[in-house]
Amino acid sequence: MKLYFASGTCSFSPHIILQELGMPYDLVRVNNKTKETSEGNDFRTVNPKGYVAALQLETGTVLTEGPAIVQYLADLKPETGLAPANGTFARSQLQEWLSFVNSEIHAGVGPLFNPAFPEEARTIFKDKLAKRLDLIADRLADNAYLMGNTFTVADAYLFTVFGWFPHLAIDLGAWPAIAEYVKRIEARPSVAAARAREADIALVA
Ligand SMILES: N[C@@H](CCC(=O)N[C@@H](CS)C(=O)NCC(=O)O)C(=O)O
Repeated sequence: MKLYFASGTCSFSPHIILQELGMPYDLVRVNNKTKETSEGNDFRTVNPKGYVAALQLETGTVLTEGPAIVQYLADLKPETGLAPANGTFARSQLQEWLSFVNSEIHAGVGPLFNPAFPEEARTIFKDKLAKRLDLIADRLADNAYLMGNTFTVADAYLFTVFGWFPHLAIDLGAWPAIAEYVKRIEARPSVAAARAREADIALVA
C-alpha cells in the first residue's frame, strides 16, 4: 500500500490509521502547489482530482476521499475496533460522524485558508463553525471519543482537522472538552510515529 500525502493536510488522518494498524506501507510526498511527487511524477496521473489523500493498493488501484480511505483501512483489521463492522447500525453512526467532520468541519474551515476570502464571509463561516463545535463538545462531555469509549477513524479525522485551528486563530480553549480530546489523541503513539515518517521524506520542489 502506498499513501500519497502532503504535510499538515487531511492526509494525516489515513496516515494515523496506517500506524494504528501496524501494517507496512510506503509514503509518497506530494507538493500540493506544483503537484510533483517525491517519486518524480505528476500527482494528477495518480489522482486526477489533484488532492491528497490517495491510497494506492498493491493492484495499482487508487482510492481517494479521506472518509472512504480510512474505512477501507480499518476493515483490513476489524479487530482493532477502528470502525464497527460493516452492516451494523454502529457503522452507520461512524459514517454519520465522518460525514459531519467532512462536510461541516473540514469543508467549514477550508475557505478560511484562502487569504482572498472576504472578512464578512470569514465571520459567517466562523460563527457556523462555533455552533458545530458546540455539538462536538456536548458529545465529548461524557465520551472520550466520538463513538464512545473507543478511538475510531472518525477521531483520527477530526483530530487532523483540529490541528489546523491554531493557524486559523481559532482557540479550542473555548471548548474545554474538545481541548482535552485533542490532548488525548495527541498522546497516541500512532500520531508521533506518523509525524516521524512524514518528516523522513524530503520536501519536493
Ligand atoms: N474531498 C476530499 C478533500 C481533500 C482535500 O481537501 N485535500 C486538500 C488537503 S486537506 C488538498 O490536497 N488540496 C489541494 C488541492 O485541492 O489542490 C477528501 O475529503 O478527502
